[in-house]
Amino acid sequence: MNNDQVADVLGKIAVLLELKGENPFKTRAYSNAARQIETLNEPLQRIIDEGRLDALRGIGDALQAKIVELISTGRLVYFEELKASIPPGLVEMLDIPGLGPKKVKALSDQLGVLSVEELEKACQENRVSTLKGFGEKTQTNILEGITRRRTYASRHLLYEVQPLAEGLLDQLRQHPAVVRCSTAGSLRRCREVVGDVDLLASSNNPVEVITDFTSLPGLLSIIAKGETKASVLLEGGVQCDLRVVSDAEFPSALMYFTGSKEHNIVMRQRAIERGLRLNEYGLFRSSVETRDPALRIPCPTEEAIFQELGLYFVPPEMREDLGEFQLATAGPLPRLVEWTDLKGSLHNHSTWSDGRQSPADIAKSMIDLGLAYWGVTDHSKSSFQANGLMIPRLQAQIREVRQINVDLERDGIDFRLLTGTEVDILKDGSLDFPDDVLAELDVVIASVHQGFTLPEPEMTARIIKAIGNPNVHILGHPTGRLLLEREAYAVDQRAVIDACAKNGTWIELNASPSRLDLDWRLWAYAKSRGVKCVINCDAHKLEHAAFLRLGAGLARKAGLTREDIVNTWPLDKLKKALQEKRNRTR
Ligand code: DGT
Ligand code: CA
Ligand code: CA
Ligand code: ZN
Repeated sequence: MNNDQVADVLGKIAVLLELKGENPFKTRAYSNAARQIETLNEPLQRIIDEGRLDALRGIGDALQAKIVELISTGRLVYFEELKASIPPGLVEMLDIPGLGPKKVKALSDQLGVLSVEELEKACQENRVSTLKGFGEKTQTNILEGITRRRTYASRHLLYEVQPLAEGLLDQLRQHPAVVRCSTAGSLRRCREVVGDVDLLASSNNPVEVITDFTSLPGLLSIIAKGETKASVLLEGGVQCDLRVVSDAEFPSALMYFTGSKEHNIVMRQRAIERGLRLNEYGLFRSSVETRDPALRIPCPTEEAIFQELGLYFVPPEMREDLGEFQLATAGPLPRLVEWTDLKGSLHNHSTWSDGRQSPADIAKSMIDLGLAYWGVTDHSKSSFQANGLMIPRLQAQIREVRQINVDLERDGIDFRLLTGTEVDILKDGSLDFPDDVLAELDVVIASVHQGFTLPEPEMTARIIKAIGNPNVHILGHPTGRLLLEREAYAVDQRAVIDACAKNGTWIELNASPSRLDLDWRLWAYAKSRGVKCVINCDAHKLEHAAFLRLGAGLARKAGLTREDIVNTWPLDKLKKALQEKRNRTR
């Protein structure tokens, strides 16, 4: 530990002691020691080695021993025990502007408030303003502080921020002083969850661009505003950072602010190996850090920078330092799937279970979108909370869907619904419908909808058993995760992928914004085992067809091509493959 770190720990001890209402002299001894150490101009380590610690003013024996412990072990048992003795919620409350240890102690002593959530409730119920030393104004400030803290700390689903980013980008594109603009950061890399929206623009007049950007209607607040960058708060508490650079800097700045950090590190290293320097200002002929325009290698695009560094272009989605460099040194990267390659979604719901539209209305709508097919795969009977179908209702639904297809054929329309089910995988791995019922259907998806808490070996065995049923075409949302809401259940995903490989079962990339499951990180393995992907909307209403685009984005991130994804196939090829799966011998 260095001096600053030691001072930090001692300062924290002072705060915790005050929070506990300890003797003020003791508290002050720690905060004084912290301040004194902060201003030392030599390392504590040396002072200790030379036996001069007791010469420091006002630091008694007990404190000296603690400093030695921190310097020599990097830890302090006393501090850890102290921390453990205080409810973590109280420490969290200290983060709220205007709340020091004394006030937090008063709140916990007098109102029994032990967490930020309880404090918020107390403010809303007007119980804080009546406390001595608080008042109406303090209560309002605390509430605002809690809200702000939550919005800053929060992360957001990609799908929720994409339209916000698109809207702002449109504004920038139309701005007369903007030459080029783009999203950057995790949004451009198509991460399933993002911290903020990063935007980049090039201009000869950054001040004007920043001024107009921060004057846009609909901003909740302006967090920071400078001459070349601004941070604002958008609807829903999403933070957006805009940076404005010269057009010559745009490609390198775009690369830098797209990241990821890990990818950038490798890129910079490659530059250094070639006697060059890469940073946000450009690629330079230099062996030291520089932003001298005279040394800049002209690179009008990101492609040019990759080329100078001996690499083929890496699409932004794949810049995670997870294998892309190996690909980009070997040859051009394969053409990744585009959402317009997708011809329909195989896993969707209708009014027969928990969807909003009837199969006929769904067909009409998907024809308008130019799709070629759409699976109607409602829930099975065990999903009673989702109005799952009993066998007679399933059979009635099959007749309805087939009639719609007959009508479509008669009218010469090139679109078909597929009959199907999203059948529950029961606890023991058997399926919620018998084989002869499943065999009737065009497409069968098997998913786990209950019993999420099974231990990993049981859960894995259960899913593998379902995969082995020749009537099952697709494993649905393989981990059950709900982003920012519910963790994946415990399952050995590689074993599941291996089982799919063995049985010729496809795996879903469920494109519902909070699922995006199977996770993009696992597709390279699935692909290496020859397992095909299906990008499914899991649509419960018409608008959910838009998830195809999101799903394609994540498939691109996973490095998948059109050939890896079965719902890029035309209907004939798809139907044939669905049939063949049934004919496989076990
Ligand atoms: P997020 O916002 O948490 O979802 O993730 P990012 O990746 O968008 O991170 P952000 O917004 O902090 O920064 C955007 C990009 O800027 C990041 O992907 C890489 C680049 N960047 C930011 N800070 C650093 C840094 O300290 N070193 C390097 N090499 N790159 C950085
Ligand atoms: Ca970001
Ligand atoms: Ca950012
Ligand atoms: Zn489901």
